[in-house]
Amino acid sequence: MSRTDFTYVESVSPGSGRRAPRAALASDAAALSLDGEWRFNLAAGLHDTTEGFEAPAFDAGAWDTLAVPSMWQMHDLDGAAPYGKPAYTNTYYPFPVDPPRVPDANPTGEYRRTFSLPAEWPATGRTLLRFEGVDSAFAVWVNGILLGDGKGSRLPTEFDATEHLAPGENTVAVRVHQWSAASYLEDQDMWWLSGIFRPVALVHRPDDGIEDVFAHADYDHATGLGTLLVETAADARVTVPELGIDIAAGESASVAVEPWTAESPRLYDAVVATETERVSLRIGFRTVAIEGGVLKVNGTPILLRGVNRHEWDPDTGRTLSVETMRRDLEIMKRHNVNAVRTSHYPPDRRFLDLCDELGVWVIDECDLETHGFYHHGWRDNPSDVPMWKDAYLDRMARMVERDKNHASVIIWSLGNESHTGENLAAMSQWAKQRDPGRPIHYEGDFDSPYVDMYSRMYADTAETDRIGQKAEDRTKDPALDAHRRDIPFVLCEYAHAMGNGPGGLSEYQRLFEQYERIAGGFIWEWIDHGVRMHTEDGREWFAYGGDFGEPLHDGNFVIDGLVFPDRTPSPGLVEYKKVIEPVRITVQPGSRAVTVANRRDFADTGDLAFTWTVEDEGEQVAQGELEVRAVAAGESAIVAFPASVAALAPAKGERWLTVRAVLAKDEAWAEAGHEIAWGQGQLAAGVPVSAGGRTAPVSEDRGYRLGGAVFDALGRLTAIGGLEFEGPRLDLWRAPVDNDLLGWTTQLAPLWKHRDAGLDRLEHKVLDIESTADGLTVATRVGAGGAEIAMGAVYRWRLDGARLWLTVEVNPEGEWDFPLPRLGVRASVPKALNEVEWFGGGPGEAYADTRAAARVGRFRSTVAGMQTPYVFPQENGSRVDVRWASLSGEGKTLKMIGAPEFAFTVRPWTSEQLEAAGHTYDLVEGDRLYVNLDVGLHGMGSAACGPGVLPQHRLLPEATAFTLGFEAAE
Ligand code: IPT
Repeated sequence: MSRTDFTYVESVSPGSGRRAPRAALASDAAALSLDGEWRFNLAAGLHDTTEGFEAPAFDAGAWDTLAVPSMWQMHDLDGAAPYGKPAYTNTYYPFPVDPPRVPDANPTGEYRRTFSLPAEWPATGRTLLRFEGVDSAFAVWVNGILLGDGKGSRLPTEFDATEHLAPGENTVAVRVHQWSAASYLEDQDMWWLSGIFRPVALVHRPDDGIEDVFAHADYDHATGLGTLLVETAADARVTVPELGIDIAAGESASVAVEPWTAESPRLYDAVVATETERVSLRIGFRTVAIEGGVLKVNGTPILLRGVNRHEWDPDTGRTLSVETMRRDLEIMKRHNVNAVRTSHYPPDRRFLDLCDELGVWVIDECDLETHGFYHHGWRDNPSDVPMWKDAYLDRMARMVERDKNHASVIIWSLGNESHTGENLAAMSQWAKQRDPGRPIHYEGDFDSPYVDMYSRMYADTAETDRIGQKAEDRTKDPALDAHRRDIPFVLCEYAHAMGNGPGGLSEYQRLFEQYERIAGGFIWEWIDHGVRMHTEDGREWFAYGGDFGEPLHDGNFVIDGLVFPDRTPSPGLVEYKKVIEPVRITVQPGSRAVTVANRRDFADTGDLAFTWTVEDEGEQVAQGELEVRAVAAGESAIVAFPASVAALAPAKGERWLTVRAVLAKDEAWAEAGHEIAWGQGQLAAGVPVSAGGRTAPVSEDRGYRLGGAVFDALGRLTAIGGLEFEGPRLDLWRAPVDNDLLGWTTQLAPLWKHRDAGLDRLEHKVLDIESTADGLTVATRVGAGGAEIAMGAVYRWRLDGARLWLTVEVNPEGEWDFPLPRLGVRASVPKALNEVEWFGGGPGEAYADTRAAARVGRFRSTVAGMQTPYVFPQENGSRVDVRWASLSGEGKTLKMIGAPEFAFTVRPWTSEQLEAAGHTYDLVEGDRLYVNLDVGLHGMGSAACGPGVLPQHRLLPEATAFTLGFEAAE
């Protein structure tokens, strides 16, 4: 045997020996899955590969076995990690930039398995070997014969194996390289992982069968007619029994249909058949068009409430089960998400079947990103180097051909962050000619010569507003400028969901709803790509960049999703759900009416039931159903308060009416009763608390006593009513969130921690203690070592019966030229006070610009339940608008009362410990709980990638006074 030819590895060619790309089809032709355990050997590089491993006679008995599909670095990471470990970079290539060459250290997986063709496998026709996804380049042999090689990790590849298959046992061998020339085209912001990571199968192609199908299913909203035309090379019949359609391929039929939309994903079962093959299709009739600079489906402008979805599973990487794909869509639909950009590669094809079925709009994005060239002035960027053109076109064709029959796919995207160039223009041109029915998206094309939509990332609200008005900056070329001003706008990425946040979603949504030109946006991103790991004592944690010892990495920038790695919704997703709710319910106490505005694009509200509750001081006093007629899309209905609300006895305290829209019946993605939207109105105000009382403190040997409150010699509270209660002292600090640490312009955390500020190490100097007939007054100056600026903080303590009142007066001294993380007091209490109850905003965490989802109510939790387990620990857990909160345990209760409100946080560690932690396992409970009672919280913004906190959500240092009450009870 001659020495192996490895030239394909560093060749820009997309492959050899492959079949032409075609649609992913559900056919009755024979198929044999080759998923399962394969023999596997990992070579360190080409030099280390096993000569002759593809030969049927080769004995791989001593090799390991590895599951196909899987990614080889995702095995036994808590243990021996036998096949290397994941590595994360965002934009940098992890190897020297020298296209198309890749390093000698090129982990290469050698896979082998045998299979027997079933006895009934047809003797005629062709048999193909189909790979749904192999990362990053591979060569394939059947019974020792080379079939060809392929690249394009997230795209299918088929080889014709017919001539080389034998009755009985056959051997298939695949050599997979971690790095190849194609790696230069696959620089997506994600873990570098390798292997045969999507399914592999043998598929039979009968003679006179259906090689490919392009089903055009348009909908004419003016006539209500759907028109079906199926292109296929074969002499086939097309039937749609439900519609009475029975036509020849190439003929068209127009009949009355229910159109497909993401809100009403109506599919019709169709069959395309020849004598030898039947292909089943699920047809959705819909027409995508850009008219007057507006993106429309079925004649109606649509609003994309989207997310960017990478494929991720914390245990298996980018190998996903169908259950996981369905789970993603269920969680999205339950949170009012209606659109997915498949960032930044076509997903497993089964995901798109589910998108058709469950109803989401899809921007299908090609497997292309060359971001690493950015760092070198885009020199040699493949997008504009002719030798790469075939590879670009090949990728586009393989995506479009595979996915062209999906109703859900309404837009093709050329890829991500690959700058500009002729090869991108060529992809666009090809796709437009092949499929005129879908607009082309690409963000990197700023002047937009070859796209149909103007797309941007992370534009701030001010710029988005200008774009909405078509008043964005001019492009150089007047013709291009005119073109761009006349196309719809989309924010293909905005609101970076890294850690706590993203803040400011409501402000964006208002603009999306205001301007027809804006087709909406896609949050970056859906899921945290954390890798599930365990400590030695069995505690779960999630790894991010650097945790596997990568020399070059981008840390936790890969942890920026709306769901945690295990798919638990984060507070960011709960906020997004509220901000994008498709039905807006406004309770108007003045006019005693409820307005229900249907913000959907197509569907009426007939699928929803409306319920109401009235709560006094958070306790339910009445409830019922609200009769609301079906409100058409874009319309509103005004409904008078139910008579039983009017009939209620006058409120004794604060009274709220909450109206909810819930699913009236089960849907494929949620059960009846699932909440879609809600609105609240206050029917009666609370009884104002009066912070008063005049009691003279008693001076003691080492401090003071005020009723049950004990103060030390420095005027610090140490106990109240027999309960150890330390503090409350001025606190300005929060464990920086990702949006404080990173920043395109100003990074706040370094300012806060600067020698001249030191908010994380404040010292409290007592200036004066005054004991009068009214109470105890402690004047302090709060500042940090090295710093000149300080806060004057005066604590005024009063006793009113059993209740202790504290008024804190805060005065900035010196030049404070940055916003504060928080403003309030911090105290600590014994750990036993583990039960939490409050009346105020909830149930989840909220900050200045992430508080749309907080509703007024009475909530119960535990200290553990109050923590948000961000993969990278940071400030979390605050509840806003709290009227009162209590901590109880072991027969004791501490009640904290706002005058009128405060933000409430309790945690079993300090902010300093939270800041010091790199992973959740670093957080260890002590024997105290730490309570923050804040009068102000700075927003979250999106500065980790994008704009910071909007002016109205910044916490600026200024003279402030706030009052809190404390009561301890047995
Ligand atoms: C943008 C990328 O498109 C996306 O893949 C991701 O990396 C995101 O940033 C940050 O998480 S590109 C950036 C330069 C705006």
